[in-house]
Amino acid sequence: MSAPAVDRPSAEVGPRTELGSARSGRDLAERALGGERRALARLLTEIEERSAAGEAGLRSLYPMAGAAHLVGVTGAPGSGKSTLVAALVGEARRGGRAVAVVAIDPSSPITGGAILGDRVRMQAYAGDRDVFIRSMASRGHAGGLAPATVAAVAVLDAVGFPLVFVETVGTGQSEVEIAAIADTTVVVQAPEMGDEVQAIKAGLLEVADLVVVNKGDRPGAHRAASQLRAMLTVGAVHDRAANASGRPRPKRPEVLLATALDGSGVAELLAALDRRHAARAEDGGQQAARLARARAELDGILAERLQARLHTPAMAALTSAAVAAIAAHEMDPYAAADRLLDELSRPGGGPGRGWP
Ligand SMILES: Nc1nc2c(ncn2[C@@H]2O[C@H](COP(=O)(O)OP(=O)(O)O)[C@@H](O)[C@H]2O)c(=O)[nH]1
Ligand SMILES: [Mg+2]
Repeated sequence: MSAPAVDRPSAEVGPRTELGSARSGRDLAERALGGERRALARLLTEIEERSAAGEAGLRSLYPMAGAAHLVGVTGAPGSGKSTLVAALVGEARRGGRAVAVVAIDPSSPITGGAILGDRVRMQAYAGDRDVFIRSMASRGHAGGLAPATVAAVAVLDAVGFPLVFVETVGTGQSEVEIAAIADTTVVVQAPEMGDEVQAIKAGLLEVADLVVVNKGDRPGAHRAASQLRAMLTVGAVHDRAANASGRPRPKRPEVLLATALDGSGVAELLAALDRRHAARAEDGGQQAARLARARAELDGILAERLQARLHTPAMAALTSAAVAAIAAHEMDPYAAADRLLDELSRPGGGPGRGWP
């Protein structure tokens, strides 16, 4: 009763609730590890919502993750990413491998009926315990999309999916972020989408490890693949020049042709992914990807924690006063940010004086 408030900072929220969520998060993690699909789905929702249960579940699973090959699949809408991922899932299953998919959907909230077409395509795996398909909204992640994705993949990794595909629509900054955290990034290109290579327009070639010209059954597919290869060879000349000057060599993507609809080229693509993954384990590229993932997770969590601390009742008034002072140009935003950080780092983490 007489415990000082500072010892129980979240007493108002209710320690029972916090503890209960942590317990339920660990319980979900345990059940997910035991192969319970509904528990896995529920845990991923908690993680996506960055709830206390999600945090507890992720923390208990984290030591078991770290082995999966995270493959980012991006490219213009309609290029055939979902069809190709479905074909890759089929190929992986034929080889007896467990595989998971996270489809990042720009439009819908978590529970919305997104990617209907994809769901239908994936229906074939409804009873298969070694396939797990999940859609995730691309907006509304407090710490950012990349950290939310890393967290979801860590859970899938821990519960036994050594191969995880993350499909993103290749149109925005978030896709480049996902590419940065993936072990391997596949950029999908379709031949009929005009002469210019869409991947170049979107700046996606820079993030590609593999470029797949999909819809190989359509006219122009072979030509598109040759054009891409020629272009990337020209790039290679620049690479050598860059290398001579001591700058790090930009990576040059391999170009493959596939027809996701009938599966041609898909086995070759999966083999190329495996080869690339093995090679990167040796050349240090894998460690670079892991560090990028760890950084994204840490940055996201730090941003979330900082925001949470700025919104405690004690700090919220000060934060609002800072916003008002900035808007009135009585204080510049840098000074205000520094001042808020000073307040947070005071012993007890609360404001001492009034504003400013
Ligand atoms: N002809 C042909 N059509 C394809 C192929 N792959 C996908 N498609 C079609 O292209 C359309 C878009 O495919 P989808 O996988 O949803 O593309 P996404 O938006 O990139 O995920 C669908 O109508 C697919 O059936 C292919 O290899 N050949
Ligand atoms: Mg799709």
